[in-house]
Amino acid sequence: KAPSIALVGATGAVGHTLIELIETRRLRHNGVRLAASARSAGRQMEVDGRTCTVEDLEGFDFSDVDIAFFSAGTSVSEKWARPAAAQGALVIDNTNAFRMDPDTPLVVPQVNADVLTGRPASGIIANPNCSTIPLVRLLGTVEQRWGIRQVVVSTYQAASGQGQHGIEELQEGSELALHDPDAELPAERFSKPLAFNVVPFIDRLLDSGFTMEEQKMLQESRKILGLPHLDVTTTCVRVPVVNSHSEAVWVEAAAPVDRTELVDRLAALPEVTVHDRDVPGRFPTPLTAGNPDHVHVGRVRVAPHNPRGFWLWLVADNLRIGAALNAVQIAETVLDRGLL
Ligand code: A2P
Ligand code: 11C
Repeated sequence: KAPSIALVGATGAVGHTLIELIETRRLRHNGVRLAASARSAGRQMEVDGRTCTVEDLEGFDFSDVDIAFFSAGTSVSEKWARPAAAQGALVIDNTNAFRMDPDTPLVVPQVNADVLTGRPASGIIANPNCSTIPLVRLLGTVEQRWGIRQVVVSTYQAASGQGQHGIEELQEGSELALHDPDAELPAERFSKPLAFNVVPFIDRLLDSGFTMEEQKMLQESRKILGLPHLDVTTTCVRVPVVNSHSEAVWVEAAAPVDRTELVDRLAALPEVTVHDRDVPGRFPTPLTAGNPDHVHVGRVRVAPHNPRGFWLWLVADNLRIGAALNAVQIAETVLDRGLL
């Protein structure tokens, strides 16, 4: 039977992307209900050609919901995801609230769909962070063929990682700065002004000196790849890009890597496009990558002085690959396998 669906955070950037993907991927469903804060209750939105009224999450009844997508932030999930699961919904959670919970699988379907064998003990399936997903989509094949000693990543993360308000803050700051180079720019979402700037700080600071975003990339990669000792170290940086995260990735493998074989292996992965497979030096950028449902790779280069090490550049749409598309692909996997 087709599931009834609820979208919590329907009015946000990920919520809008979920609606678009439910429509274009023709996700089987028996109705979609929308929830957000009291601010949006009563607002009307189109889903699959039908007008839906946004409901206040406070008091929302999940007992008739089969799948509930949560993308309203960690604190909202912490408060409402377990009650929704207790009412019977399978929660697909887009936040950091349950990713490291042992009773909650953390799933990138192209990598570890096999951990989905039934309803999880928590009733929740966690969607990883938007910078982790494209990275682990590439690392599995490297580990299988050569073994991984260390991964060093610098991210270049877009404003949309902070939702619709993040996009608006970048746009407003850019306009202000263009009109008046001395203007005081907004700095609410990114801790510093983002327009015409780069900010090496995402999420909060931990005692280790790393940020939470950097810790997420380590812990989530280990859990998804099933490699509890994987050595991943990152610097996460916000850049004045509206949408799509990029990453410069250095991998030190356990054995020498042949570039042609590496490129062939990456290009053979599902929904991955390698831009410099045949024409060396080609690379994707957030504005020019192409298919937003692919992980885009370029500048693949083995270090001449250390043939066990290679760099690559990746670009992935953080609202789709890094959030809504991964969540919908989790739902598709659950439905295909009859796991509801
Ligand atoms: P609302 O539009 O009513 O504020 P974004 O990531 O683009 O900022 O979107 C955040 C989403 O999470 C929006 O849909 C927002 O709804 C929703 N949201 C934020 N806080 C709450 C809350 N306390 N309860 C329910 N939904 C919330
Ligand atoms: C960003 N990665 O780019 C964050 C957004 O843990 O799901 C997603 C936060 C998360 O700001």
